[in-house]
Amino acid sequence: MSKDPAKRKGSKREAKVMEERTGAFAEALLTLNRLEARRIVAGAGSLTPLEIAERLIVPALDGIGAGWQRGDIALSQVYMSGRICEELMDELLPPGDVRRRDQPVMAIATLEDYHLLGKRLVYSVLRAGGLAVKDFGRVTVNEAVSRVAAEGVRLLLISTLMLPSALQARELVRRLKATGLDVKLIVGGAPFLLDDQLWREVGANAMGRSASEAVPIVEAMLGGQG
Ligand code: B12
Repeated sequence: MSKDPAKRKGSKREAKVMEERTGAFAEALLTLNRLEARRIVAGAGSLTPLEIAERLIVPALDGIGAGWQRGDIALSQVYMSGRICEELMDELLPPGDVRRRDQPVMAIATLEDYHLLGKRLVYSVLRAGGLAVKDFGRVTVNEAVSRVAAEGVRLLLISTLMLPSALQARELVRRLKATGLDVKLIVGGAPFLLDDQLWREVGANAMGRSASEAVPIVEAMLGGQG
């Protein structure tokens, strides 16, 4: 925290504005008010698109998920909130130009999980960072192993939001090793945030806490490889 009282006051004010904005955004999602949701995103123009995704959209969806768990919010509202956020992310984060072409083959997927927004965000950030990434969409362990083998993937990013899906990563690692494929695995998503040792337990090579961490982790892993 800053020692300068003026700066401290400024960042407190900024945090309060962000909190109010997130509350209003969540309300717009829950009432299916697309126009209002879009207006709030447009009003956050001083933030970068990635900051809007991570500081507005992700916390609003987190709050909605907690509300659903308490029984205050219907699953249909969670579903529609996810759909609206998907549309907004498509507008905010277009795929971007791939500049780096000499890298090992890289792919991203959600594993046995229908929560696709985290993958969408990480995919856009990697592409915006100039990295070519194949989007495998939603895969089972079998599909992941076949596609990794068939397409020569050397670095696989996996996103899961459900604990049972996260645990499937262990089976994925076992199967990849058994087939002798030389592929590194980076995992991310809520279960790995809740238990910061889980990525090691499932045998992944690294874990990312947010989409913004994806590029540095990948760059470090690619280091010298291509
Ligand atoms: C939206 C949502 C849905 C939508 C998904 C829509 C879609 N197209 O994605 C729908 C309605 C379909 C849905 C369904 C269900 N959901 Co739901 N859902 C959510 C909610 C509210 C938000 C998730 C989200 O999109 N967040 C925004 C994204 C951008 O955040 P994120 O994925 O976490 O990604 C960030 C980081 O984790 C990181 N990251 C993620 N992946 C990766 C990967 C890498 C490599 C890296 C580096 C980083 C990274 O980067 C992102 C930020 O920059 C969460 C609540 C929550 N707290 O997460 C519940 C939640 C995930 N759902 C839950 C449940 C239980 C379900 C259902 C089983 C409900 C039901 N009874 O049917 C189904 C199951 C679907 C299935 N079989 O997979 C639980 C999971 C509990 C658990 N841990 O096991 C949660 C946590 C709600 C809760 N509090 O109980 N859900």
